[in-house]
Amino acid sequence: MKTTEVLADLKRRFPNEPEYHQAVEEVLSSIEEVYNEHPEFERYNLIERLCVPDRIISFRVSWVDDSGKVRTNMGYRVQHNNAIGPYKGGIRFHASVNLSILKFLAFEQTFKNSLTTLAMGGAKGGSDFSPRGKSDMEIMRFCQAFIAELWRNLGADTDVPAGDIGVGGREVGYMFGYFKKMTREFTGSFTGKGLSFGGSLIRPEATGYGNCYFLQNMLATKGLDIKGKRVAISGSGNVATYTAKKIMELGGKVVSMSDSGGSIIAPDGLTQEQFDYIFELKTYMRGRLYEVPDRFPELEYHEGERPWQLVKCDIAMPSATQNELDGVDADALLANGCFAVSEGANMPSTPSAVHKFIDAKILYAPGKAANAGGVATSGLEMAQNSERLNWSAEEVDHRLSEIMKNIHAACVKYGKQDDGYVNYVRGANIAGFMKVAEAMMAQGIL
Ligand code: NDP
Ligand code: 2IT
Repeated sequence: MKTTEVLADLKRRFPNEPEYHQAVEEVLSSIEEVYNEHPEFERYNLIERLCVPDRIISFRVSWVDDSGKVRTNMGYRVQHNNAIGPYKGGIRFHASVNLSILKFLAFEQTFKNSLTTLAMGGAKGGSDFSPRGKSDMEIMRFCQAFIAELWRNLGADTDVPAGDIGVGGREVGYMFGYFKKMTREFTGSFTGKGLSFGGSLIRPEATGYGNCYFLQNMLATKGLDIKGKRVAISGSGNVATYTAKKIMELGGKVVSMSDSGGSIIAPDGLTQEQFDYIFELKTYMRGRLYEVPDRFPELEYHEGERPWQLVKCDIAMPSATQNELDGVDADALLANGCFAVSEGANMPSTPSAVHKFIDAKILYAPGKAANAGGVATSGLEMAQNSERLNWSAEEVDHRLSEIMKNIHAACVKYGKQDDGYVNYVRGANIAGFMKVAEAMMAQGIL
């Protein structure tokens, strides 16, 4: 297998899908050497079967807005690979959603889920519907119309969706409700559900907390910890807010947060009062960060800017979206002394930024390792649903931190270089790939 040849072929067959090509290139260039040590992989053409999704379901979603106007959006589910467990992965509602983005996310999810050590295959779905500014009833009608099309392809042992950008507890509740109505069965068919109907404690917190646990493991390899460190975070959604909460609990200083409108900068770290307000504003009031200085004039708001070049930090935790940290941002971070990057979002750093981090030999954890705590806790929610029991917050949190420790250890095992530097990208990709590859080999040509 030659990465350049496989990639050229994928680009020819699936043009205009840059995010998908980007994600595939990153994984293939990491695994090429190991793959080529196994001639049986090539005989089974594992590589093409791993890069091209098992199936893609796409459909039109029609719904009626509050003014009575009939609206249409596109809906998709990319079922990438179910070699090691039922298809599993989030649903994204955002105006930018297209097949390239969902194919990259489903591809990444396959290796991420493998890393969790739990039995979950990889999938992703979503719509170009934007929940921003929509009423609760509009969101509900949209979710119902979306599931009216998709429900036949889902199920607790078939394909289990969850949240992602624009999809949180409210949307999962509406989708699960409609799925239950169509199937007339109450099963663990979605994760991220409300606590009163089968949701798991700590699932909302899990991605952000898990990223902090992964970071703790990385820092420990250098004899460091989070206490007193200046941490730049992007985003202010589910992942970013719980990352900030845990960083502050662990004694770190959160020096930035952002949304798609701009960044809030706190050079000395957010106070608890400031963070609590931002959490309320973004989580419950569905507000915008530009409103923050009205309440706290001492906080700077930078319209239209990302945090990376605005503030000095020791650690960066990009937690908004893909390709939100580019080579110029990476240069600024490195020049300012940043020595660790742990990704909450999926593929937030561009290839140029990733190369700069690795060339500088700083601690750099790719999303598929660092943010795997979210889907891992979804796996724990599925386990609880299957045994019809609810575990305590302490138990789930403990299992989450153990899983993150194990993912870190797997990255070190496969990613440690002769000079002692741990290339977490290589480690995560090889560890994630090997398990899926073995399962695919054992199951024949499918
Ligand atoms: P949310 O919708 O809760 O929050 C997304 C945040 O990112 C918001 O602050 C949003 O700003 C910002 N954002 C979204 N799109 C853009 C954009 N194009 N440019 C700039 N900012 C943007 O989503 P999550 O927190 O759940 O997801 C964040 C990231 O983490 C995604 O990459 C997701 O795939 C990943 N992830 C999520 C997991 C989960 O369990 N939820 C698990 C693992 C990874 P605004 O409010 O202005 O839209
Ligand atoms: O990107 C991700 O891992 C998620 N959005 C969470 C998926 C899940 O099934 O919990």
